[in-house]
Amino acid sequence: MKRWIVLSLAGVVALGLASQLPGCTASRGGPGAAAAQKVYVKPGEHDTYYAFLSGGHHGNVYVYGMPSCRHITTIPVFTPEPAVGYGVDEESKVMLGGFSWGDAHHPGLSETDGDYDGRWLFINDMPNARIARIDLKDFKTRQIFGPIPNLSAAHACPFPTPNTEYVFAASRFSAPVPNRYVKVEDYAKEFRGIVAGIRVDPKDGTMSMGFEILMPPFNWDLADAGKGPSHGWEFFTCYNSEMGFDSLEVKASQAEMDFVAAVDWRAAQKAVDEGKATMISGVPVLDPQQVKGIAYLIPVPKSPHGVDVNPSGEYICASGKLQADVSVYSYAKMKAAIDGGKFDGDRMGVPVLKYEDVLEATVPVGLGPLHTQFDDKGNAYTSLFLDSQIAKWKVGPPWQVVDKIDVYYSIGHLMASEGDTRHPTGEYVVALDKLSKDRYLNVGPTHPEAAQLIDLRGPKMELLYDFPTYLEPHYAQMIKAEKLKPITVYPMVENHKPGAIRTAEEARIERKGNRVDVYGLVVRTHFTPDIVRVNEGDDVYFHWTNLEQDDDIAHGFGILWSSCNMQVEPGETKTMRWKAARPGITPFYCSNFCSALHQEMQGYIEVSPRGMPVAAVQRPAPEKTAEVAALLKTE
Ligand code: RUQ
Ligand code: CUA
Repeated sequence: MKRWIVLSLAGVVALGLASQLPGCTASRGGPGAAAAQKVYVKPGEHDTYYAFLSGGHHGNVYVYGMPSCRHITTIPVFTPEPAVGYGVDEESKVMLGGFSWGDAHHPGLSETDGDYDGRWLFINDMPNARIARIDLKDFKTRQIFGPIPNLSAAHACPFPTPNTEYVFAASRFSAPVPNRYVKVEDYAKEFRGIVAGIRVDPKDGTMSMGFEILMPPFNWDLADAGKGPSHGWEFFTCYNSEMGFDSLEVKASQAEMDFVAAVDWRAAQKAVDEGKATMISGVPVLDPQQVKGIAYLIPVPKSPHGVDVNPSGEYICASGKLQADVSVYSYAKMKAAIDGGKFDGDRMGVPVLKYEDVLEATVPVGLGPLHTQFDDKGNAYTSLFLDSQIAKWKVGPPWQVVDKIDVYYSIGHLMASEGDTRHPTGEYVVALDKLSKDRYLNVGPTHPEAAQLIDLRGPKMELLYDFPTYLEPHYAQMIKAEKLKPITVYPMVENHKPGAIRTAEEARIERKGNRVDVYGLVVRTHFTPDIVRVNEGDDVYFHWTNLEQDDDIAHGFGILWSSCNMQVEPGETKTMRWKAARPGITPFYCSNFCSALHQEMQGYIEVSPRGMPVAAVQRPAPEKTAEVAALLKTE
């Protein structure tokens, strides 16, 4: 193995020299016409990949087309989006659970047999320990699960298993479990880490609590699922195995080794089924001091960040970020050591494997290795934060670096096309750079984030394109566009919303005490009803159904002098609450441009002084409903 290291080092030096040669630094000036052609998608034509970039502390997901790098849309997830009424209408407001931000790090596409299946996209909200599921049929957030009990921040999350049996979360911070008052100084005794397995319903993607495992109070960092031979395992990195609780930047870098935890999630689920868990905060929790065979620790040098399983599932790659190489572990060796009971003690009941027993190779990639992705030709690509480079290396003897490319600047994650699957396509990798510095027009002290598209198809990596993103993608995933078949309208026959109506005759305003329900229709270019009479102090619930079944015809509903606005898409029914605070006239209008007469699409709320009689049921005049019925017929 030493020989490989020497050989690889020679490779790195040779490449380093090559990049000093004149002509090889041309990429700094930007790619030329040939590269431009490779990203050019003719007007009217579509990209071949969808890329989903996490929005970081913006709390959302950005959707880009690749290879054009065009921003197509932003999916609101953990943060309200007033333009469409996300977090404003009653349903999404409940889903947001009172939070108005999230820190979304790692998108995880659902998988079948270890390949992206295009059904759902999961993403974590790190600080509030939540996971969202976006349905890729309509690109809408449909569930937010959490805050997950006992868990202080979900960073190693969600990283789905090969058949999306589970998505995982592990606590970035440790805390007492259950959380209670203790002295921070009692950290090592009282604090614990948590690994949480969240079950995913195979039919509709609904997440529910599976189990939790008590872990030593380290800072659990990132994860990846085993696949192929390692299917059934989930791997987690950690730092701060020193168990420091202050000045972590110093204290968490003392030990030579931190760990990758290997969790046998099938064994954990079985132990829960056999009643070996204790309920803590309503969750079945397994304690490795009592329940054996569910988790193991593999030593990794120097505060690792990323952990990535290669497409064949044979190797687990972890990068000590203060180290200059990637440690590659063999799943077969790990299994043999576990089966042979070869342990080097334990940490709080979790057996520690011996580094030499599990290590397959170390690959000297360069400084600050963070994350690794893969192609279809047996190569791996590791991002180097400190060197601002990507290193390409061969998975397998002689474990050598074969190419490097500069990125601008300070790369965190990188994402390869279908890069987390059993069948990466090997076409592109996107560098997700932490700093953009001088790459774009100056917009003041907050610079955009920098992403860069790199072509993997040639013998050498080639930088094709720079594109700025808004705050702040950490990780991303890229899926073949042909795998997604999003709908363009919601079929009215599938609309079972309680507030939905289907004909103009059903439009009405009903009053029960102080609550007023408006059952209405939005159809080009009219609100039915467009005059709403209520009393001062009423709680008004507007249920608007967009009866249209035409592509791209959404209507808006915005109320003056309020935070109430939402969008209602074709075939959809949405409900929004508005308080009639004081007597007077309040106009409302369609806020989403829908037709030539969009500007005419408006109405009035007439609020009478408290106590003035208002009819219990109001219906639009018959000639109005006839007008709308005629409109619908011409639909
Ligand atoms: S993390 S680079 Cu969640 Cu790697 Cu940010
Ligand atoms: Cu409806 Cu604009």
